[in-house]
Amino acid sequence: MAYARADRISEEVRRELDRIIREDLRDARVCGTYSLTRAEVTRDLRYAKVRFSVLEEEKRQPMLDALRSASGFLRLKLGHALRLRYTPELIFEADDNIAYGARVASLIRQVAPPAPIPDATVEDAARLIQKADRAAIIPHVNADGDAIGSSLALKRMLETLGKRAEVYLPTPLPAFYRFLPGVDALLGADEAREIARSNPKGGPFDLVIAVDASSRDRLGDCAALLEHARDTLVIDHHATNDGIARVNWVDKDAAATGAMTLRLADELDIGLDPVVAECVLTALSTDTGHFSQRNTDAESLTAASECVEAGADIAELAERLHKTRTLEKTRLIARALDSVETYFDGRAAVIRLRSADFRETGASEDEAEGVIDFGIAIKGTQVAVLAAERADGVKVSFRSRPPMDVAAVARRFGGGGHALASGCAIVSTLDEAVGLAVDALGEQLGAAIGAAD
Ligand SMILES: [Mn+2]
Repeated sequence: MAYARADRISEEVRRELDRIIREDLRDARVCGTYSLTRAEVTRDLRYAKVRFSVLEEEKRQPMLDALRSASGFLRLKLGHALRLRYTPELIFEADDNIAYGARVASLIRQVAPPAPIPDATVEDAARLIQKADRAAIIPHVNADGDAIGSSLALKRMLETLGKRAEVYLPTPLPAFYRFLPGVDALLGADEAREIARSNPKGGPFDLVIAVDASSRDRLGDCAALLEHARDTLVIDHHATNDGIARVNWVDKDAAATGAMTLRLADELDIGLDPVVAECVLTALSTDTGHFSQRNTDAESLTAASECVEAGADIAELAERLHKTRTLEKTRLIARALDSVETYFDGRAAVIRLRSADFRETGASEDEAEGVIDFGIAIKGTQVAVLAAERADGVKVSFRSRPPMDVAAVARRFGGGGHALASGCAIVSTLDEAVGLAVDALGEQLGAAIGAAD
């Protein structure tokens, strides 16, 4: 472990030092065609031996003198960039016999993009954020409280660090979440398209952060922004995450992306203010069913406690998120309850919502959120399905009790999610979609197919 860590830090030291020398070291003795060939950090992280090479022999000694005289400055900058608890002392050495090979290697390195990090950590995420001056944050389409709460919290955190951050929503925010602090500054898919159209690839953002989104599709039209940043980061807790960014921090054991957001705040040394607290608590409350679902763990409760301590009002939030609903939604629920059918001896419950149900009750499509809970609440059910008719097909949601894994079921239709909560879109009529979903569930339940009661 220790060796691997020292190796990783060595490469980071080499890379960061290279950047600092090129960008910040103003010394005429620095030779433009040098390359840092290698850094070796001792296991106790006290010393880093850094080798460089230059093509022209007469520039070697002046370059060495420049680096040695600037070593205090370089060490300070390096410490800031890498956020190491202890920054190694830098010992520079000229590398004379491999100058040519090293230069070729360096040119190759400059052309090749940085390597992807599929199993990134909170440290990787924090480092990327530290380096960015301007970031775009994208929650998933039809943002829920976790996606929007985490995104707004991240925006606030980046601003606290003196950075520019913008949140681009792929689809309009459900009215339900308009109470959150910071919603007035939200941007949408139109602005994202305009940025993509009027900027060359690789800019204007230093960093694009996809939040709570498991695939490129989930970013809707805002996905184009991924090509308009120097670097990309995913922060997500879906086991089905595709790894669409260069740096993918995915923790499938996190109850909510909001819990990861709080870990990030801690890693970045940002104290919680009431805005971050309210946004993160909204994220946690949404994804845990107000701290009562099976994914509610010690971390989400501790995180909630920190949010309350920082000024978030948990009772008020429960009132807004879980205990009140519009009259239109109440009438939509009545239709939903009326439509309940059970399959497989009551182990599966299916709710259908037709276009007419939305039209006649006046409920919006996003008000179907949470209606599925009435299905899984029926005694004896192991899985519930909500099939909601849309203009372009059917949105199908699944909820289950362990050991029933509905992420696997959603994946069969190109969707995804968690073991106990997932979803997909099926292009068909409502009744066909229900038929397909029930067949798939039947296989998963290991029960006789078509045993409708
Ligand atoms: Mn989530």
